[in-house]
Order: sequence, then C-alpha cells, then structure tokens
Amino acid sequence: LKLISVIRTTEPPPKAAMAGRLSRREIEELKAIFERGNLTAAAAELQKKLESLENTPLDIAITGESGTGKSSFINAILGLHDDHEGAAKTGVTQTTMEPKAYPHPRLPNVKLWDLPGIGTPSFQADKYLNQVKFNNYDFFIIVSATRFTSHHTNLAREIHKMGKRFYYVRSKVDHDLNAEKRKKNFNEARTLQEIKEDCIKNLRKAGEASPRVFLLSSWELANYDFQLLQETLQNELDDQKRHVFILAVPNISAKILEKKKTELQEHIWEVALLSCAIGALPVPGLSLICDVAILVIHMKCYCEAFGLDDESLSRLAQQVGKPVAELKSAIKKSPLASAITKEFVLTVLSRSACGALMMVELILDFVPGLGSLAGGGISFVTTRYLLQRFLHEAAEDAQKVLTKALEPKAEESI
Ligand SMILES: Nc1nc2c(ncn2[C@@H]2O[C@H](COP(=O)(O)OP(=O)(O)OP(=O)(O)O)[C@@H](O)[C@H]2O)c(=O)[nH]1
Ligand SMILES: [Mg+2]
Repeated sequence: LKLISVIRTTEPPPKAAMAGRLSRREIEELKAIFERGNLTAAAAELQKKLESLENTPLDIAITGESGTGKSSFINAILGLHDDHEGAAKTGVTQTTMEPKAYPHPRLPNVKLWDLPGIGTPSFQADKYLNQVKFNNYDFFIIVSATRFTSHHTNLAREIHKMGKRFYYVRSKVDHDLNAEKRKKNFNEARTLQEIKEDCIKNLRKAGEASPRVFLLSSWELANYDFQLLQETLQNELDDQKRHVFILAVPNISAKILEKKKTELQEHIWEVALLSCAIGALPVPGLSLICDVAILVIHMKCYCEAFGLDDESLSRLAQQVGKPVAELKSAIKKSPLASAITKEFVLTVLSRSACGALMMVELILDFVPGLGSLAGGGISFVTTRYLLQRFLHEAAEDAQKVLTKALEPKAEESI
C-alpha cells in the first residue's frame, strides 16, 4: 500500500464511481471465498461460470399461422430491417417452409427460429410439433394477427402437452387500430383491451390456466406490450438464460438499457476477482496492477451490449432512417467497440489512476483476504473500479444515442 501515495496527480473520481463501494453481497461472497482459502480454485470456478454465462444457448421458436408476421417479429427482435442482410424474409405469400435459425447479430448462441406457418396443408397441428422438433426450443411464441382460430387452440394444447411454455403474441395491432380509427367512438385503450380479453378468453377455453397475451406491432416495437413481454420472459427464465436474453433484447427504451447495465454490473466483481487471481502484472509507469486483457474484453463487450459499435449503429441508422454520423454525434464519453485496444485501456488507466487508488484505500480494509493479497488486492479494486466507471459512461452514451435516434427528423419537426 506504499504504492498508493505515489500517484495523486490526475482527475478526481466521479461521484457515481465513488458511490460504487462494495455491496453487502459482494463483501459476503468475497469473504466466503477467502475463508475457503483457495483462491486459485475459486478463480477457476469463476472463469467457468463466466464462460458458461456467455455461451448459454437460447433457442426461441416463433410459430403461428402463415402471414401473421412471424418473420417481421424476428427481424424486430434482432434489430434488423426487413431488407438487411441476414434478416428473415417477409412478404405477402407463404415464405417459410422449414424451421430456420436466425442467430442474433452479436450473440450467436441466441437464436430465433422461424417456424413454418401452422395450418397450411403440409403442417397440421397434431403433427406440427414433431415436424418442427419442439424439444430443441426453450419456449414458443405463438404469433397471431387475426381472430382466434382452432389452429391456435390446438397448438396451445399440444405445446402444453409437451411440457413447454408458450407466449401468445397478437401482432399487427397498429393495423387493427388504424382500421378501428374510422369508427366514431374510437378509443385506443378500449380497443386494445378488447383484443386482449378476447385472446385470453379463448386461451382459457383451450385449457391454459394463466394465458400470457401480448399485443405488439413489429413496426413499433417500443409501443404496446413489448416491454411487458420482455419483463415476463426475463422473470420466467433461469439465471443463465436470463443473462443472455437481457443482453439480446434490442436497445429500444431507456428501461431496457438500464436493465442491461444492472445485469452487467452484477458480474463485475467476479471479473475483478478473476483479474487478481490469474496473477495480474504491474501497469508500466503507474502504481497499478491489473490484467489489461481482461479490461479490453469486458469493455468491448459492454460497448456491444449497448450498441456502441459500428455495425449496431449502422443497423439503427438504417432502421430510423438517419445518417449514422448523426447518431455517432450523440456519443460523448465512450469509444466504439473497435477502438478498445490495449493502448486505449492503458490511457484510461493513467487517467483514472488517482480514483482507482483511492478506491484501493477504501476497499482493502473491508475484505481482509483481499488486503493480504497485496498486488492481487490492488488488481481487484482497479479492475472493478475501471469497469464500473466504463459501464456507467457507456450506458449514458447509449441513452443519448437512443434519444437521438427517436428524435423527430429535421423535416418532420418543422
Ligand atoms: N401493419 C403491420 N404489418 C405487419 C406487421 N408485421 C408484419 N406485417 C406485414 O404482414 C405481412 C406478413 O409478414 P411476415 O413477417 O412475412 O409473416 P410470416 O408469418 O413470416 O409469414 P409466413 O412466413 O408466410 O408464414 C408482410 O407484408 C408484413 O410487412 C406489423 O406489425 N404491422
Ligand atoms: Mg415468414
């Protein structure tokens, strides 16, 4: 700790990062690890846990009758424009004849499966689930754009029998609302409520005790029930699947960005402990010790989760019909994923040395095991401090990009 007095020259740490002291849970978990006394074994376990989190497969089946908007829904979830390379084909004629996987553009282990339209001559409800290999999927989303039909009833019943879960999406509600608007006593909330109640009533008749129905428009994903669908899925998935699901959801609202931030924050202390356990090295020219490679990997991952990378920004620009440079102009603090290199991290380290060292002073006393690790303890605190600060700034920039993307275009606001 003599090292701490060496550097007191750079900018003071921001309030948000100073507030990021160890939580009670972190302290407890760290103490437990040190009490068990084998940090190397604990690190190996953490490494396995973090790797398996990242590699957890999530396979979501999108099913329903032909033409209901399944492919359009997939593209909306993946953040792809219908014309984008890699997007599901959409159209007015039947286009999907066998299950086809659409991997998430950033998370290849997350796949949406576009299933053939049920009820067409080649796909009848009773054989359908076997034909599409139902066991390959974590859950089903039944998409329907019209009144409830016997195909929905049969499909719901069959999915239930197979012990799988389904969510019922009533799609194209923008279209329904437009048609209803012509009526004299039009009331949007009442129309939506009526559509939902009708679906719930019919699913109950089909034997579903607590039907989960969501009204959506793939063209306006941020409206109607998408947020509710996202929250329901999140609550019903196990921890591993929830992690990849949250990271896969498109960045369409401030609330979703906030959720991603919280989810990533949860795992920072584990990454930091890994950094100290794998024998981090002193950073040249600074009194800091940490594993620069770990910082590079995780900072890049945060940027990508928030859509702060060239590909995601171009996709967003295409979706909202704005120049990508306009969206980029909203980014103030965070670099894009491609700019995060070892050199970049070293620059951040030198800028943040003062703040990181103050956190070392604050934290080492709390967890006795950490203090006794000398260099390892400093590495833990530095990594944790830098990742928290970086995450905070990337999340802030992502919110600014979202606001810019949703602003009316110049000609629209005149
Ligand atoms: N108004 C409106 N139209 C939509 C929406 N989603 C899809 N559509 C349109 O509905 C038509 C069918 O959409 P698809 O996504 O191709 O439907 P699908 O269920 O994949 O069709 P199949 O592959 O043939 O079973 C297309 O013309 C879409 O543009 C929506 O949310 N609102
Ligand atoms: Mg399709």
